[in-house]
Amino acid sequence: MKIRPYGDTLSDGKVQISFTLPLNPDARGIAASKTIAKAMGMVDPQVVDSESIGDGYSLFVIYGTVPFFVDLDKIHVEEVTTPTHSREEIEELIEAKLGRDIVFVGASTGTDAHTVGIDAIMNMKGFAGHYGLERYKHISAYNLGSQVTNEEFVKQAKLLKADVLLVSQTVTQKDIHLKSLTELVELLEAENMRDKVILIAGGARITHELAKELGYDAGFGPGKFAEDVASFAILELIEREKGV
Ligand code: B12
Repeated sequence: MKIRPYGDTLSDGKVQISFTLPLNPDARGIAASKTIAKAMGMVDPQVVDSESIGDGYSLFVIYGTVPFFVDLDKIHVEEVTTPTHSREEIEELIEAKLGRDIVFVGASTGTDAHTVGIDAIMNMKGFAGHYGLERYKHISAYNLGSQVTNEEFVKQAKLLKADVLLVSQTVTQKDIHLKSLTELVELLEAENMRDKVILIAGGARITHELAKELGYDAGFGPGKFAEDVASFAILELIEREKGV
């Protein structure tokens, strides 16, 4: 099946984009923004708004048409395929199959100061009606907070004897998340810990596909909650311990 964006009528190809330029919103600025939109492949771009955001800087909003369709049959997405169990089911699985408390250690690492995502997964009260890991029987959840260096994170993981590591990355400017996430994998490998833990990344721009590429076991983005993460981690632990 082939699709493309629409605005007025289905499949008309209409899109709206916005960007800022170091120009005033005058005739030259408008012409420059149209040229950029055309170079991006937009057909018949119209500048529908241009606003000054400071002396010599403007925001341009452009409405136009994209001339191509996307073939959905050619799009393949790697997703976490383990089922999501309820908190009670996860607690029973731990009791029946693992027979010990499982330690989750989480943090927002590197320079990242965003805590709401990792708190949503770990804190007792949870997020959007989904309790966090601190609420789960047989899970010891340690949330180390934000701006935790990778070195400190690994040190604490070792001290707390972590089974599962949860890493949150929100800021992706200049690919800083890639650097931080990769550095953590390298540190864990250097400490001989990588294959002894389940390593999970999360954040608004994190996909399972990206996490796997970077050497993580799984990645979770928006719309995912503690039970998704706990289900993946506990089922993976059960699988690994079977093979021991
Ligand atoms: C609140 C906020 C802040 C607060 C953070 C306070 C705090 N204690 O967390 C403050 C003011 C500190 C802040 C600062 C900055 N911010 Co800010 N911030 C936001 C904001 C408004 C909301 C983020 C949020 O809380 N979302 C809610 C949570 C629940 O969603 P979530 O993180 O996606 O989490 C879910 C999933 O992703 C997943 N998840 C998340 N982490 C993990 C981890 C694991 C292991 C798992 C399994 C799942 C998981 O589960 C959660 C629940 O479903 C967003 C804009 C927006 N509306 O999203 C910008 C935003 C994230 N910030 C942004 C920026 C640029 C910054 C600054 C760099 C701004 C600046 N120039 O100073 C600084 C960075 C500071 C730093 N060193 O990190 C950009 C990031 C752009 C990018 N992709 O790089 C955004 C998108 C705003 C924007 N549109 O530009 N910010």
